[in-house]
Amino acid sequence: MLTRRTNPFTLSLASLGCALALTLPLSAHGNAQPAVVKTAGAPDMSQADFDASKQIYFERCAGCHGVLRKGATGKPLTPDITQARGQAYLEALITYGSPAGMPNWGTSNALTKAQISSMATFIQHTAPTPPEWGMAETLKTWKVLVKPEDRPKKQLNHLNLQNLFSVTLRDDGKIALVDGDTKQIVKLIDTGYAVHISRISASGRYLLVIGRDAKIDMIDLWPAEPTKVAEIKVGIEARSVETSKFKGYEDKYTIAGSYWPPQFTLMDGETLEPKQIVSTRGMTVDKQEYHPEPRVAAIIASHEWPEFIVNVKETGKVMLVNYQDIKNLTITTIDAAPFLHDGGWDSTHRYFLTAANNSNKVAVIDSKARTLAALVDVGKTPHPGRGANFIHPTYGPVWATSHLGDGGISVIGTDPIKHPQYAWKQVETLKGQGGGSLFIKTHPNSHHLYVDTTLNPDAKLSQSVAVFDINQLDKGYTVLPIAEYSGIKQGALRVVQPEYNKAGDEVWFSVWNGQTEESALVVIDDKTLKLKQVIKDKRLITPTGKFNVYNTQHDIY
Ligand code: DHE
Repeated sequence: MLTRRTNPFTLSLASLGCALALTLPLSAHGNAQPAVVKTAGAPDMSQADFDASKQIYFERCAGCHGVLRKGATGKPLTPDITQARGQAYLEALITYGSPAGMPNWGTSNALTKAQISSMATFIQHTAPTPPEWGMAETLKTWKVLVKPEDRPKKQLNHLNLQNLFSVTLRDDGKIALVDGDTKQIVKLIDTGYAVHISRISASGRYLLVIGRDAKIDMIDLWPAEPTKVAEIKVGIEARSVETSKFKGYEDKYTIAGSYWPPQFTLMDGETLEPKQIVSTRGMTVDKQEYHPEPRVAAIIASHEWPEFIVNVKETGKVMLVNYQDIKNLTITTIDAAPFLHDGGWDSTHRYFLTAANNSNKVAVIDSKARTLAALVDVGKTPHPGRGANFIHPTYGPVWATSHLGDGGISVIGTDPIKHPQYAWKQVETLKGQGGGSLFIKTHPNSHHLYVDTTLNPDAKLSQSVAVFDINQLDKGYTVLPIAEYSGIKQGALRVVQPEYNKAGDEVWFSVWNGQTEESALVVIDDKTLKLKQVIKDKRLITPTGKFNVYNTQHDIY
């Protein structure tokens, strides 16, 4: 139980994003003393260190371990567990990371020794519960910067929009729009904190980005230069945004999923006006126990029905949210498995394959029949991004995912019509470089399959990628030393997320360094597997995800 020294005067912590009350002790002379936070069994810590650690926890840890620290991609960190581990063990784990995907926050210089020590203490205290975020809070943050009637009726710039890349500049609170033809930065746009993903509206006109702080920025690509036209904050922490793609509903609705509070928000597709907020709190799929923090992970727009497919992480359920009648929402809930994370379509765009990473399974959702087609056993902690679709020489159409927890790449048959014997079965496991993989990618015009190993603690692996030839999968992989190609000598230089250009003949990688260090984008010629170009610019600070407009708009991967 979190306790604080009692005293005569109390400050509200609402301004600090925390529901707790802060109490400042008065000394015998009436002077305020630094407040101390106490939890039975945990080392005391000053209020200042507690608040600083709370911020670091939000920025670095909450995504994997949960705001309430009940665990998801990362292990649970409730005081009963952390206190039993003790200060020294926790400090070592935070410093060095683990092969199962815990980043090495100390040896990568992301956190100082003092910060690590405070974090190890902080997680032995009871987790503070952040406030709720309903319609009133959401509406206060909603701004239409350019009204729909004041926007251009056709594209006014000469950009090749289809080959534009939206690049997340994670720690700089911006995205960079990079011209895929000239490799020049077209524009930097201020966004929420640490943008997570970019998604493109069905028409290809609007780019939507969502920050970890749950701020959505809607960018119109048609004006003389791409311009922000609306913004809103849908909670305190979030990762996913998507727009309606069913015929007749193109660009009509936007949805965003929040980590905290656990809920999703449906908005008008032209203005982001919030229409409905739906809580995802409820019972888990396996033990049917109440979960207070079932966060919304990946969301994808159905092409078969006017529906959004919403992954609810901790309950392990997939919600099909029908937006035909937004005032009387119909939601079909499909039992899958915990903890649902990311995923993508099969090549026909009918089946959604999504990682249930705590169960080492991939759930296959049939978006047409609105049922679970299968739960496929795969390797340890699958993490596909949106996965990779290709024609396997033996098994026909397949979808593949790499894993955070082991070096395998699971290949799943996806053709129930012509290859029913392989459909929804793991038909092969390729051997990759190692665990800590985040993303895998190919393209219909390519016969290569790229697999990163961003979070592997071995720098040789985190700084390179494996490339398989789809026609000769038994020959193993070629290693491309992407970080070395960048020419940058200092820093963690994590190589992350392959992304193709529109033609499918180039693959872009981020060389992701610390905020004060040099980073780069490295472009590989997909035919020759040779370095094509290194994009360096002092404005490219901490680049991570890259989203080619055409491929993202048309779900090509
Ligand atoms: Fe991601 C996708 C959540 C850490 C880069 N990430 C996703 C999605 C979710 C998610 C739910 C799917 C969105 C969708 O499709 O609608 N990510 C989380 C986390 O909870 C986690 C593990 C911890 C956190 O604190 O956020 C996490 N992610 C990271 C990173 O550290 C990465 C590597 C760098 C960064 O920018 O933060 C990162 N995540 C990405 C990227 C995608 C993504 C690039 C989109 C991949 C794609 O191809 O669609």
